Parts: sequence; C-alpha cells; structure tokens
Amino acid sequence: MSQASSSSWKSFLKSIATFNGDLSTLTAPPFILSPVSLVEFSQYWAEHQNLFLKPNFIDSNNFNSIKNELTDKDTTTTLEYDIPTPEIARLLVVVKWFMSTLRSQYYSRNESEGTEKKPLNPFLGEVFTGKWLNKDHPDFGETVLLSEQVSHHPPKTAFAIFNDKNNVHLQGYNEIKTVFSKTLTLSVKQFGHAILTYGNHNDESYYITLPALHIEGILQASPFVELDGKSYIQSSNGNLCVLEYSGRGYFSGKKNSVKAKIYTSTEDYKSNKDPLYLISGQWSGICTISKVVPKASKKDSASLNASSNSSSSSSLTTPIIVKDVLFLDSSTDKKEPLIVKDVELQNPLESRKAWLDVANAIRAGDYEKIVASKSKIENAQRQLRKEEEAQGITWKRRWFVDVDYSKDIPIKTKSIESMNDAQSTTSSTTTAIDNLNINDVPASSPTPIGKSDENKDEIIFATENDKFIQLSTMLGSSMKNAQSGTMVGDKDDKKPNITALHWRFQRKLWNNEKEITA
Ligand code: 0T9
Repeated sequence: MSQASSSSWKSFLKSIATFNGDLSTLTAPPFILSPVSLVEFSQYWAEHQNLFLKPNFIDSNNFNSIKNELTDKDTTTTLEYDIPTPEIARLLVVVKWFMSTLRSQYYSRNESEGTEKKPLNPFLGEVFTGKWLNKDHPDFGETVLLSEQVSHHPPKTAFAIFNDKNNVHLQGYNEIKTVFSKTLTLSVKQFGHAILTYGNHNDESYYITLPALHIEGILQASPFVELDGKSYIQSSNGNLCVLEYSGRGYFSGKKNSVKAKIYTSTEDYKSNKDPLYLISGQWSGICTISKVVPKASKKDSASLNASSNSSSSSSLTTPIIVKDVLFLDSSTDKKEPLIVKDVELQNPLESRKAWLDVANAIRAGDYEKIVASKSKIENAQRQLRKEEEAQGITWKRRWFVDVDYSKDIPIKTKSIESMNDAQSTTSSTTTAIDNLNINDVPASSPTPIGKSDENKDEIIFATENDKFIQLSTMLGSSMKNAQSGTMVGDKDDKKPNITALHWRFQRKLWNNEKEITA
C-alpha cells in the first residue's frame, strides 16, 4: 500500500516510536481517520435483531425445535442431538447473537473502509440514538438505541438498547486503556461490561464481559483488530459460556479464531470438566458447533441408548466431538438497519450533527478543515468546563448514573467527571490516541456539595436483585474497575484503592427526556 510509504504516515510512526507515554498528542494523517464517532459503536450490539430478540420466543414448549434453526439457513445439516433444557437453548442463541456482534464491532470498518480507522473521540455529553423498526417482523416491534459519552477523560461510552414490546433489555458501558508495544502493535484492554435481560423469562439475565484486543498492521498503514484472551457470558440460570480468542499462529493458525465452550455450571468450567458444546471457527467468518460427548458415555449410549450426562467420571476420559455443523456465518448473516434521524432534525449534542463539519472534512481529506472544525468543538468544550468550574457544577449525564458497588447496600451515586479522572492514575499510558489534543481539556474539580441542586450526589438503593452483583458473584468475577473479565483474587482485583463504579441506565431519565428523541 502506497500510503505506508507516504511521509505523513512515516512521521506518524515516528511520533509513536519517540512518544514514550502520552499518546493523546499524536497527529494521524487524514486517510486513517474515520468520520464516525465512537459513541456510534454501541449500535453494533444489536444489528442482528433476530438473534437479539429470539431468546424471548424460546420456552419449554418449543425449545428443542430451535436446534433446526440454530444452524445457518443454507445448511441441510442440523444438530442431531436434543437440546437438554430451554435455558440451554436460550443460551445457545445468546451465544450466537454475541458471536454475530463481533464482526460488526471489530471488523466492519475493514469491510466498509478497507482498514480499521481512528474513530472520532466523543466529547462529554455527546449522544447517539436510533431505532430498529423490524418492519418485516411485526412480532418483534421496535428496538431503541441510546448511547451517551459519560466521560471524556478517560473516554467512557454507556449504552442502553431496549425492546419494550418483548421486554428485552441490554445495557452496558465501555472504556479502553491502550499501550503501544515496541513493534508498533497497539494493545487495548477493555473495561466495563454488558447485561442482557429477558423480562418475559423471569428476568433471565446474561453478564457479558468484553475481550482484550490489539491492533496489528500499523507499520503497513493497514490496521486491523485481533481479539485476545477470554470473555464470558454468565447466565442467571447457572449456565456459562467461555469464549477464547486467538489470531494467526495459535490454535487454528487462522486470524480471528474463537472457541466458545458451553457449561451447565461455572463449577464445571473452574474444575476443568468437559463442556457440553464446543463452538469454534472465525468470528469474522464461519463457526461450527459440536456436542462434546465423553468417550465412556458414548459407548454406553451406543449399546444401551442410555441417557447422556449421567456419568460423573466422564471428564476423566478424552472427549469425543460429535459432528460439527455450521453455527454461524457472520459474513453473510442478516443485519437490520438502524434508523437514525436526519442531521437537520438532531440536537446539537447528537453525534452526527455535532461532528458534521469534521466528518465532511475527513471525507474530503482536507487536513486544514479537519483541524479547524475539530478545534471549534474542543474550544467549546474547554469553555463549557471552565464555566462549570466557575459555577461549581459538573456536567449532568443525560440517561446514565455512575453507581458505586464498593458497598453492597445502599448504593451511592457519584455523578462527577473528576471521580472518573481519579481512577486513571496511569493516564500517561492509558489514553486513547487523539490526533488533535482534545484530551487536554482541563479536568474539572470535585463538586462542592450543595452548590447546585442538580449536581448533588444522590443515594440510590440497590434493588435486592441487582443483576450485576448476582451474576458476577456466580462467575466469581471482580466487581471493581479492573479489566473486564478479571476474577476475584486476580492481581488487578487486589490493587489497593481500586474503585467499583459502574455506569447504569436510568429509564426514568429517558422517560422524562424532552429534547432528544430516538
Ligand atoms: C467499543 C470497539 C472499541 C470500542 C474500539 C481501539 C479502538 C477504539 C475502541 C473497543 C466497541 O464496542 C468495540 C471496536 C474497535 C476499537 C477501536 C479500534 C481502534 O483502532 C481504536 C484505536 C483507539 C485507534 O483508533 C488506533 C489508531 C489506529 C487505527 C491507527 C494507527
């Protein structure tokens, strides 16, 4: 690629190499900039409306028939074995949904732009909303997306996605910490999580952790994402899915490799038992599913047709994998388009409206205009922070509150940006790269108590069935602000002074919203 040898790319690489620490001042050339803000990325969670909503429709009457639908449309092969319970059937579909989001989340820019690109870094209070209308599926109804930048420094995006007709709700937030290696690979840790709830199944919930990733191909000016490590989907009914990611040269030797193991209990996973199902392949392409049948019980079932999962000694023998069948082809699966209001109808805080000039300048490859239009936004933000500081108030988050899980009950809400700043003590290596220095907006000082009614700390009591407490306890995962998927007792979990603040959607705030529509 000729861009790799361009002087602008070479000087960008140089600035990475010599810039030991704060990446926020790096200047990237226009061809690697995306006109899309990170606040839009929340939509990737629910582009596959069919899979997202499907578990709502799976119950004890029809669960076994979904084995015919689990595999992808064009295949004639279906799962040959019965699915044991409706809960496992729903988990399998949740896993299929989650795996289908990975291509959208981590590969879609390569598809549309040719490479990964540096997204716009959202300003505090920036929002992005939209709707999936599901016109072809009257039983689905509409799904609403709300995404809000709840912190600028460090950047944190919170989102809520809900379908009221079917009582399906997803919410979460994310934050990244990045560091460049000597080989110019960018390592990215994710913080935050998502929680999915099916209201019609007694609030059956799924706690979803976010995988680590890294960016390869920077030297060649064609960056792409590779996922690393593990992520978890812990179900409130006890079942668990553990996903393991790797790139070229690891277990399959192929890029974007993934292995997902389904267990009927967290205990089975922790004690190294065989999983019930194994799903494997490439998250950007094809994945297959197979049932794991222990040798002993396979013999048994051949001779006596005995019911499976009877033997407790099964994990002592080498498992046999029963026939792979196609589970997911994420390169061809169907996405429902998100409907977003025309820019002319948007509020100034709405992403596409706010970034319009910058986006146009990026599309035109006009460096001067990019700089000028970006500075306008940055200066306005600096001005706002100054005024807030003078008045002793802080920016009020629109639809989300920061909930403190460091004590169980009551939960205390802290709504100030400076708390988030306090968390990132290692800011020199943890900021997202920003070619313009939007990150040098001065951090606001803590809110003086009582100066502004609007910004007083509110006390929110934990509902007895707080899903995050319940599900992370089941998984044994940390409730602190450690890397997503950190377990209790891990090094990061034991760091002193680590906070336990997590952004949560407040439906009330959305119901009372007067200025912004979905
Ligand atoms: C949450 C997702 C996240 C955001 C992006 C690392 C990255 C910013 C964060 C984690 C979404 O749910 C999932 C997907 C892609 C992630 C981005 C990929 C990426 O490259 C950027 C970073 C900050 C850069 O822009 C690096 C610049 C590089 C492309 C050019 C040198």
